[in-house]
Amino acid sequence: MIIRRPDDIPSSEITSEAHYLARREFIARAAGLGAAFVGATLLGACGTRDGAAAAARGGPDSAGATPLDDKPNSFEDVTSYNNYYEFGTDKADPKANSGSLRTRPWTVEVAGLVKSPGRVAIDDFLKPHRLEDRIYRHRCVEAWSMVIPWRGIPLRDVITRLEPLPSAKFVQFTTLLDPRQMPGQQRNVLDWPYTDALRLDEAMHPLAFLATGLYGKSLPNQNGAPLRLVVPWKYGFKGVKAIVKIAFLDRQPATTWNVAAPNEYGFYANVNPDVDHPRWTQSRERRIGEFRRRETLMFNGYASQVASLYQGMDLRRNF
Ligand SMILES: Nc1nc2c(c(=O)[nH]1)N[C@H]1C(S)=C(S)[C@@H](COP(=O)(O)O)O[C@H]1N2
Ligand SMILES: [Mo]
Repeated sequence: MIIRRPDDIPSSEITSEAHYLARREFIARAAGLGAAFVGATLLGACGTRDGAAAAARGGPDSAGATPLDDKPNSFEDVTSYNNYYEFGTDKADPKANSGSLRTRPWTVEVAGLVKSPGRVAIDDFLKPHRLEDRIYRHRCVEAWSMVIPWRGIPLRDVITRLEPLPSAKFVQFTTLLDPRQMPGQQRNVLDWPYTDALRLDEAMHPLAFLATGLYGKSLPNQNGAPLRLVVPWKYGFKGVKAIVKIAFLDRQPATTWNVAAPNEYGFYANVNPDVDHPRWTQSRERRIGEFRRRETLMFNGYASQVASLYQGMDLRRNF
């Protein structure tokens, strides 16, 4: 086995999900991805707002872990460099292809071990809640990161209102299945619809969030409108976009990326610099808009707040 320094890894190889695809579909696409990656990192100066940076330090993610220079990425960065395979596998595809997704009317199904299962219009689903702004670090398993100012509702407030039964131990989120609106679903690149899940106690953590907007505006389609999950201490693939179903379960469900490549994407998906991806190190990351690499922080810098959820667990086995 050849051990390489992170700087030696070509950007095409950092695009993990794309490599998985390349293996499965036998298409050579590394050149294009490399170009997209370099292009995005060259976007340059971030749209720093002093107020936003201060909010980041004083906000719920402020337990000493936020470096002082952790400022939000620009709106342009956040909305033009995306992973959303329903609209294509290149970082620019979601912005280019998601414009025609209809996000109203939109129905959210609440299912499983919960007091009142049923289907509800999204605006009624959101109505009981006041929107909050949260600035969170985002760490993709592909070893890039951003800082994103979200708007939305704490997931635990939603769960508390829905009243899961005592037997509920997991919460599963499912993306819309509609190959006509989501052309990426016409290809077998993943088992559609996209799903992921959390243990109920993870979902009840105050940092877990359901986003309906970013930068104070409603969520752009490429970022997961009208409703998407945000779990800042986990790799980005946990952040299910365009949610149509929230199900409460008594057993751990299968999750899309774990099914696709179980040795690469675990159920827990906790950011852990000590557990390498089989094909590259996870110890460092490139913040979009920067050239130098940063050290990746345990639980993406939220360890002081979330580590207790995993006490006594072997974090190498449960990766
Ligand atoms: N439905 C769906 N949700 C998804 C994905 C996807 O392909 N489909 N990609 C995930 C991955 S790998 C990441 S890193 C984040 C990216 O979110 P962003 O584009 O808003 O930064 O979305 C996650 N949610
Ligand atoms: Mo990701």
